[in-house]
Amino acid sequence: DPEKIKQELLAKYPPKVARKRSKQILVNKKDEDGKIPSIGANVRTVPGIITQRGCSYAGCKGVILGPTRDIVNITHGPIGCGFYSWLTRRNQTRPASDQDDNFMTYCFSTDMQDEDIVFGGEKKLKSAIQEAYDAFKPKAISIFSTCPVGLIGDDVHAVAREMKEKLGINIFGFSCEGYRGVSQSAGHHIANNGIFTHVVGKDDTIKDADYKINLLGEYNIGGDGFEIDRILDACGISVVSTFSGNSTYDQFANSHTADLNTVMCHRSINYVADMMELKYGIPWIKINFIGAKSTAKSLRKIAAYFDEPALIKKVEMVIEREMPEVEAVSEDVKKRCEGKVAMLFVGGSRAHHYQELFREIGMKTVSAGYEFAHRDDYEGRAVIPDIKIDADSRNIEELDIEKDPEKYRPRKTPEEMASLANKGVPFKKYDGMMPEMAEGSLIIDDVSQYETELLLKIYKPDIYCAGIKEKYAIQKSGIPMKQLHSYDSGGPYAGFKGAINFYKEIDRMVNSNVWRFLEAPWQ
Ligand code: ICS
Repeated sequence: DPEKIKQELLAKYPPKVARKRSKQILVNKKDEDGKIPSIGANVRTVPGIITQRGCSYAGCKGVILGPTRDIVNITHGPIGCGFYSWLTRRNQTRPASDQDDNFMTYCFSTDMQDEDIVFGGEKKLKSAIQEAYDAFKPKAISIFSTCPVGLIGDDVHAVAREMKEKLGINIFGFSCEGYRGVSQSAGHHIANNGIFTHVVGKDDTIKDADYKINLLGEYNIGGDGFEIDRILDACGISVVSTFSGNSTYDQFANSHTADLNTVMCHRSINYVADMMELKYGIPWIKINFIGAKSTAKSLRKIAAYFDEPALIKKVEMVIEREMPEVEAVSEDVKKRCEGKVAMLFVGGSRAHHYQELFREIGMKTVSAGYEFAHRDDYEGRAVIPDIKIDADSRNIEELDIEKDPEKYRPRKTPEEMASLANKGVPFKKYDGMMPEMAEGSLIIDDVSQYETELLLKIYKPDIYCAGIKEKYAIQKSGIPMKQLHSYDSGGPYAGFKGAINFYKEIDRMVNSNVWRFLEAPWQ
């Protein structure tokens, strides 16, 4: 009984903590009117609880700007912040040639010391920018603030302006101190606002290509973006920019020339899609390239939007060519995986998207949750107007966006948009995790280490998906653990080839004999 399990999870907490956690732990059950319950999300973690979450700096520097190869990203702070956010996410990139800039293999930091904390770090930052410029002559430099920078009051924006003036390249700073928000989600917002303000719309070159889209919220972890690019390319769809997997500065600057925005991870970027629609007239749809069926469905949505028989035909051809191999592997793997049980506690979108891949090999997700998602990622976009703005979310700047007087260009007439919507092109819409999960499954926001251990004991899942902080504790209890952030050393898992990789990996993990030889703490 999932209600009883919930009570068990709460039993040892002090009453105040239990009350708070009880809003973030829900049994997925529609009420009589068919409405799903509302969940507590995007709120502070109780101090002392071991959370899976990261910080705002991680979300800004690591997640959003980390995958961009030709901006010099300088971490202004102690060396640990820069080091820990350096490629640990396995975001990949592929420069067009050896001559192209690729700074991702470097870790840039001002390496603040005690005396910088006492006397201020602006001088050191200026000289770091100068040094990076002299060594690399990049198109752009960005600066990321860590906690101590905010505490001592270094003005990274003033430094950026001064050095931009002096060096004549684009330089901008982010006030993404770790404590800026309740999780990395705040850092996504700070990063995206900065890119939107300082880079998007700066290059008006119109590319001579058909079916131009942006891919928003795809970060090329384990090469996912390469597989998606392969598929889109085969369909004749051209990607102007990806935010931000395998991306470059110029792609961002030119992204306002695309004719459709497709949103993969809505948690990290949905507001950019909205801002681009308001300012430049680019409509957006939600797509998902995790899962073979979702991939096919997403391609069809894109084709339906452009509404041209040649494209629709080509997309069908690609799906027909790719699916037989996917189906052969999933049928085979299903024989060994059907009925097995998965649990997913990951980030702000993968705990949802990856359920699809498990479904394709007959596995059930009994419990899942995000680390830092907001209510719309759980309940669907329609709840956004009902989300209470608290002091922490008010802290994150909302940009005031207007139509660009020169660059605004509606891609479709209102009539065309209405007719497309009628034909099932779902503009500005996503459903979230809960409507797609089975009744009675347990949804947990910001799960704690303590709760994780109890969940393992109670459900004994066949596989548990989370991150590196949880990995070894889970494996010690005799349960296979798959990292869905970095993919351990695997991937890609997106698209058709990625689905095949994932089926095989899960088959290997859940059917491995090694776990039988481990004694779990409760045995
Ligand atoms: Fe989006 Mo880890 Fe993405 Fe998601 Fe986001 Fe992070 Fe990663 Fe995870 C992410 S942007 S880094 S899909 S690529 S911050 S795996 S919400 S937590 S589920």
